[in-house]
Amino acid sequence: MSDLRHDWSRDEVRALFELPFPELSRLAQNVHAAHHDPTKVQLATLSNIKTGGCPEDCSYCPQAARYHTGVEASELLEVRQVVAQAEIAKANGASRFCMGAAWRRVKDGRQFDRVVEMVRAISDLDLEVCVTLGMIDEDQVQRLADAGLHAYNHNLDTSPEHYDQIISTRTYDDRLQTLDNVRKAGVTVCCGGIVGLGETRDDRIGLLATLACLKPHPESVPINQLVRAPGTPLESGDDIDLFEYLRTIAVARILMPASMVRLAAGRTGLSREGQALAFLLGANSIFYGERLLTTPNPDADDDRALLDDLGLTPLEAAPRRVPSPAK
Ligand code: SAM
Ligand code: DTB
Ligand code: SF4
Repeated sequence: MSDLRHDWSRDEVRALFELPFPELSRLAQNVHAAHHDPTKVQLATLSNIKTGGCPEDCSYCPQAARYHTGVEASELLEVRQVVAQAEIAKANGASRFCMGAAWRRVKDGRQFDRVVEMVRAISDLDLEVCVTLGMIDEDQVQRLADAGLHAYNHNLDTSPEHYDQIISTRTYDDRLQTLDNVRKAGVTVCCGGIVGLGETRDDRIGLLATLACLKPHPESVPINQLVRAPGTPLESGDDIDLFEYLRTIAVARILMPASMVRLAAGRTGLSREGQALAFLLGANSIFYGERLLTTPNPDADDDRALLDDLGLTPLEAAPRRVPSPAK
């Protein structure tokens, strides 16, 4: 649509953050209603297909091997185990199934072959399949695409300036290169960040401006609130103020009108009222199911009750991207 822009300056984004709340919320609601049915919320269920033991040093992450977080490293799950989880997620009303692996990058071989088979099997259930496997090259994404992959999640996490204070084992440019590889293979992009890392508002502006200058915009933008994990460098610190979090959601909605904006990690710390406000301001997707990757998420029953109370209903899965020929 014509109001999609990819040339947002930081000053413009800052001006949105500084709007009086009623003005910001009016803009966000107008944009939301012009591009989406505001009564629909996407339900995405997460599965941790390979837990822990990760060589990266992301200072927020309970799965980084170098921190003593109590998360045990496990082997890659079997295809049948993950398919069973996906069937349950579908029966519970999820339309999207996201599989995460605590890898730095994808390596060709039997483990990756197994992930390709997971994607094929879950796409056959008519769920939107998303994976997040770390850095990946174009040929590898193409294999996943041929198996029916709908989206690849790869977050920028924070502003380019703040990045090296959070992660030292890879660069922002590494992240952007993977996003480019995903695009070239024709897979949709799920890319967002984390708030509550000790970043400034300027960092949140820098993150959102970077996302909004990607062309095309990421189809899906997860806004995670840091889930503080004992043993990580970020285990203690000040949480972000609710209104600043809501402003971040509203600005993301305005900058990327056609994208799905997801209330991702951190919903257990949000009240029902806080979540209702986020939906009013343009959030239209949640992680649904009792667990994120290693940490808790709200009970599915509570989420269904919240949606019911607000008159919101689950969004259906997008039609399958590519046929999934039997092998
Ligand atoms: N290892 C892959 C990678 O980093 O791209 C995929 C899995 S990683 C766990 C996926 C994303 O989860 C990270 O990019 C980060 O944005 C988010 N994440 C990890 N730990 C988190 C935490 N404690 N709180 C909020 N978000 C977190
Ligand atoms: C995303 O943006 N958030 C999800 C998903 N993509 C893979 C992960 C959240 C992880 C929260 C911490 C945990 O449970 O380990
Ligand atoms: Fe590894 Fe991903 Fe966690 Fe970073 S966020 S430590 S890359 S699992």
